[in-house]
Amino acid sequence: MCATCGCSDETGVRVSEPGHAHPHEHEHSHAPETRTVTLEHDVLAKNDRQAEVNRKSLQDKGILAINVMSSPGSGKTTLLTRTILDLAGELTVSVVEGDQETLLDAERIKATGAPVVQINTGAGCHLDAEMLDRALATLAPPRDSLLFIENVGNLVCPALFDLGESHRAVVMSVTEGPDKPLKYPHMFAGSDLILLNKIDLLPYVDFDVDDFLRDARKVNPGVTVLPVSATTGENLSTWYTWLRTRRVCT
Ligand SMILES: Nc1nc2c(ncn2[C@@H]2O[C@H](COP(=O)(O)OP(=O)(O)OP(=O)(O)O)[C@@H](O)[C@H]2O)c(=O)[nH]1
Ligand SMILES: [Mg+2]
Repeated sequence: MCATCGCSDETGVRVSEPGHAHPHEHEHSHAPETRTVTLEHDVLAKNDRQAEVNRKSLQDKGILAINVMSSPGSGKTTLLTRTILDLAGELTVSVVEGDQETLLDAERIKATGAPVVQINTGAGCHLDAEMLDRALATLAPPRDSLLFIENVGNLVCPALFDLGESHRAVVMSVTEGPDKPLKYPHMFAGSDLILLNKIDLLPYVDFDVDDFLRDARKVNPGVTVLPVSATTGENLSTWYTWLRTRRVCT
């Protein structure tokens, strides 16, 4: 049992590229749960140290790294594949994919032509800085490029773990209901950007955008919110402008 977020990572973590036949196994050892508080501190402190190493390494190479987080199915991979295709020829993009199992999302990214590494966390519910470090050793994103890190679909655990990213973006779809910022405040408070996805479905769901904006700004007053549709492309130009601006400022 992971002392920090309660996930069970006993099955280990595998880092693999699509078509790579031999995933690398890594086993964790676990201390008794009676030491939960101390362990939580230790786990996060160790993660934060590795995150700082990752951050410095990425910054030294001029790589803009975006940690993309959301509930399962909010549209992270759809958004990333569309972004890669729309910005082809303008930005060099690499992707780290995080899922408990399968290479499915990595295959979708690979189909765009972008380099990708899939991390399978087993029973773990989030990526951590050490996993990213190992993925980057395989992926080796080029200097002055854009790196997307698609975290495991989960609105809770990924918020706790700094990966060394430049920015955090949370994708939230209108089918999830407008109350999510208040119910999952750590995720929304810690993000620089909220992409409100699937706005093409607004006519069919009970989702008040104004309520959502009000509650999002209650937990994160300065947050940027961009309503988009990753499938129709509506308003995606605002997301691309956001990326271009961040890249210039790296
Ligand atoms: N209508 C609509 N459907 C969307 C949109 N974006 C994604 N979807 C659909 O939502 C479903 C899930 O999309 P994914 O991109 O796989 O979501 P994800 O966040 O990557 O999912 P996990 O990796 O499993 O957490 C798919 O059926 C997509 O086609 C959108 O803007 N509008
Ligand atoms: Mg996905």
